[in-house]
Amino acid sequence: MPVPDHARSEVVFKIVYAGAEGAGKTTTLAGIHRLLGAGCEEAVGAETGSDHTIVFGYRPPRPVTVRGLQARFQMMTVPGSVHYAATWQLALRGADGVVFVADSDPARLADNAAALKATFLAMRQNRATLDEVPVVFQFNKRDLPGALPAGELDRVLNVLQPKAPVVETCAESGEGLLGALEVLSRQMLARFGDVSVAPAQAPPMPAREGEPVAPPEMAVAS
Ligand SMILES: Nc1nc2c(ncn2[C@@H]2O[C@H](COP(=O)(O)OP(=O)(O)OP(=O)(O)O)[C@@H](O)[C@H]2O)c(=O)[nH]1
Ligand SMILES: [Mg+2]
Repeated sequence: MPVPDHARSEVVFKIVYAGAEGAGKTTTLAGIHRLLGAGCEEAVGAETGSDHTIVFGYRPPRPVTVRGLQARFQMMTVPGSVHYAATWQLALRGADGVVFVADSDPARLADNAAALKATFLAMRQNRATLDEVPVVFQFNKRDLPGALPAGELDRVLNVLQPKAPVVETCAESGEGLLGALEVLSRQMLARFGDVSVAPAQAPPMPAREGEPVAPPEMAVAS
């Protein structure tokens, strides 16, 4: 369950990016941080050695109110190496949503499957059920020339009933990253009856024809 912080009038949703070593979790969070820009708090991370954990919070540009409290999202990832299994369990504790980042490299299929199994095990150990914690798959590295067909990744990894949503991404370019986050956010928020989103503000008129207007906003839900 998201944690209400009545002193700050906010409710914090925790989103964990899981997946095999090198699947693109850190690149994904760094990309989201870059794409969301000003809405993000400063990213805190350890970028040295094999420890590439990143954590940051953000409030959507169009404020989302849940049961009278403003939603804030806490994003984190952990290193995918099996040596960090205990860290995974800790990170997944209290998660309100999980994005599973899969590597589209055919040579990594078994590693993806093992990481998925480890993710579900850690969730079970935390007594989190898949009914309570939505999962979205990010099929990453779609730009690889020999990328596995998405259908094959789906067949092997998306064993959930009903199937979890899938978004194809290229974390390097940023493609699909906000889409995956939005799908997950909608699923998390759908569990609360009393959610409202501030109306979008009209973008400023371009000074001259053809000039760009404001950058696209991320609408978490509408
Ligand atoms: N071609 C391609 N490479 C990617 C993509 N996303 C990430 N990479 C590369 O894959 C490598 C691993 O990316 P990371 O983001 O560090 O992967 P990770 O899942 O955080 O890895 P661990 O923290 O070690 O588990 C890096 O060299 C990235 O540049 C992508 O979409 N396409
Ligand atoms: Mg990483």
